[in-house]
Amino acid sequence: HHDPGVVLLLTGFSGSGKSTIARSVATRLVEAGTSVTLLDGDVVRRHLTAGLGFSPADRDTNVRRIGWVAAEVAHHGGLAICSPIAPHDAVRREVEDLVTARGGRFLLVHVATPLEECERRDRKGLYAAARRGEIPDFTGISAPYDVPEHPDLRLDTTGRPVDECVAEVLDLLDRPTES
Ligand code: GGZ
Repeated sequence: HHDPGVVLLLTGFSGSGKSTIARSVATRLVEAGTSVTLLDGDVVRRHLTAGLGFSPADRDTNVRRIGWVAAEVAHHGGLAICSPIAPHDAVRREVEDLVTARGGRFLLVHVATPLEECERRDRKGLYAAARRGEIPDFTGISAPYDVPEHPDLRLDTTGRPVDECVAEVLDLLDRPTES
């Protein structure tokens, strides 16, 4: 159980492994009897933030809305796991402030799989399309990503089994709060 509520934000490039880790962590916790609110990319952009694109302003609105819902979940003692790219440091901090102001605990995980590895995976062919200039403002190629300076956990998934990465995140959630 998580008392107070917790917001776990996984940030990183497209294809870094955020969604995979977020979903597996959620599954493991649910199996153990914890209820989890998963705010994952595709579903969020289809519903909560439908209609938004990938301009800097739209990304910030996307991440702020996710953060708002997550803060509400944490305020009521729940655990919210979110996995947007969240490329802008200032907005990640805004979300952190909102969560803590609402009495929740905020944990930032930088899924720090290097761009070269994300591009090598290119599960959806998006990097190839971005390199061809077919997707403007693609994070890491033609749009910026602010590397978090002090995440609670930095996780490079390169060559590592998903379960190992999931275990690190579960450990983080079990750790008592530090400054
Ligand atoms: C980055 C893009 C873009 C651009 C579409 N830049 O691998 P995916 O496909 O499933 O994850 C990416 C997802 C990013 O959406 P987020 O809501 O996480 O981004 S943000 O936090 O910045 O709002 C990718 C796809 O959408 N995608 N165009 N231009 N990723």
